[in-house]
Amino acid sequence: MSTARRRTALVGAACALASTAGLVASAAPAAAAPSSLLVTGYANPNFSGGQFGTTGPAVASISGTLNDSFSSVGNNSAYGICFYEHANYGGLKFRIGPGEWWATVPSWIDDKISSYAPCNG
Ligand SMILES: [Ca+2]
Repeated sequence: MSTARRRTALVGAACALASTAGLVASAAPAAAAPSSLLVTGYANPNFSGGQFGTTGPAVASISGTLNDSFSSVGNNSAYGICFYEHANYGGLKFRIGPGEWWATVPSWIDDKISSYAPCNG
């Protein structure tokens, strides 16, 4: 949890810097940066390895090799996001708050996530 909070603080600082830069270079169009992804999962801890991300907040079935592979996750959305063990939001559920980035997911759901969606609890 403390790691996630530190990461959130770092993201917040980066956003503040980006906002400042945006004011300076306001003529440039907004680029499609990784931060345009609302939810991101990574095959390895510390946001490394294969990456799966979506510009929407929900995926009923994670496709390809990243299924059953997430070991770190990020949430750029304004919602709590729940990650589920099975496709179609079934099985074990792991929730992270708005703006939270977890450098590791709990061991009980590591390499098991198959879907995710906004949730309150
Ligand atoms: Ca799974």
